[in-house]
Amino acid sequence: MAHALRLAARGLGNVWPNPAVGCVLVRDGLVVGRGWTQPGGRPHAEVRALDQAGAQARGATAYVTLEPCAHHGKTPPCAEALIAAGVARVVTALTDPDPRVSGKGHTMLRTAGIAVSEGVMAEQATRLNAGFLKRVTQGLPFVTVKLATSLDGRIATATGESRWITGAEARRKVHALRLAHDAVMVGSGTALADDPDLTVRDLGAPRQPVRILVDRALRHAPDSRLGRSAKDHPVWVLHGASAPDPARRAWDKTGAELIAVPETDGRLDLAAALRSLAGRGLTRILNEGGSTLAAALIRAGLVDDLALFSGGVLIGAEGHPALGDLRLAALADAPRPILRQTERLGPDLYSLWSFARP
Ligand code: AOF
Ligand code: ZN
Repeated sequence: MAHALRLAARGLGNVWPNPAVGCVLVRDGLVVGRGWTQPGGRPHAEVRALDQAGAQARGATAYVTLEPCAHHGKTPPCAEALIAAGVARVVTALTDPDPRVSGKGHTMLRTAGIAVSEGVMAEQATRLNAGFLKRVTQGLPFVTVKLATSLDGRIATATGESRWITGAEARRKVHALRLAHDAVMVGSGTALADDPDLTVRDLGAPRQPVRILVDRALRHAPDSRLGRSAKDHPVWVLHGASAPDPARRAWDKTGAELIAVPETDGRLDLAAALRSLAGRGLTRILNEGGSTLAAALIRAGLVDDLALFSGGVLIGAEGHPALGDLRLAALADAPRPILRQTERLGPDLYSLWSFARP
């Protein structure tokens, strides 16, 4: 199952709206087939592993990170494919919450006389597919906030200089992080200040993440890097209903997808924004700035993980803080994410924090 989970992880960021699933077929102690969900979400992992195993699948044990599907899509269900191939035993990590499956896959296998064990490495599998699980069960995507800060929590100097607070290794990891997400998101302040392009370079991306601009009043120029590249790779712009019509028409012409989001008290309703993104199939979103949007998402309880890159540099109080106002009345109200992982990246430190309860 650990092997199947590692294979599954290859699909993260490129299989939405589907989950990233891994499958390993073992016969007589030998791996006879390995598969993972392919870019775009199909073919499913089991189909790939069965194709590889051919006749050797007969009598094998299948380790699958998610319950095999039971529904007829463009191809027959994976549960049927496992039965037809003569697999003797199926071990799964999780039940698939998709209402088309949710237990039916396991039942199909058992009815066909296959031994099924469930719940193996369930915790790891839940973590791996937290995005898909959240989309299906809550109608929201899994959100990671990325911050690259100085040791004293600043993201730029007083004059706005931010290149570079972290080194090349950290920046490479940021690109890998983007690739493992379905979409990267920035607010209008960051877009205006940095004119980012947000594509993933150098890592052989099978699919570019969707680039999301959160821009209530459509302040960012359609003639920006995002606007100019919208025909090549998807750009989705979340804006308020009050955004001026000329800006809307100009953005529309770039090829970007405009998504109107309700406003309350002159602010975008971020929960509604994320729901509409999940409704379009996104499961994992990486928020890359800026401080106002990140703080607003945290205040609204919409953030799952915090990926923190700490550069070995001090900027001081005159620099720009990493987070906007959290509006805390007392320290007791302060969010306290849980430390999950630390890693040294050349001269910098990477740490991953989780807002979810352990
Ligand atoms: C599997 N193996 O590798 C994946 C599964 O739109 P479809 O027909 O591709 O079905 C998508 C659903 O299939 C998805 O919501 C989830 O329930 C399941 N994904 N199942 O057996 C896989 N990716
Ligand atoms: Zn399937």
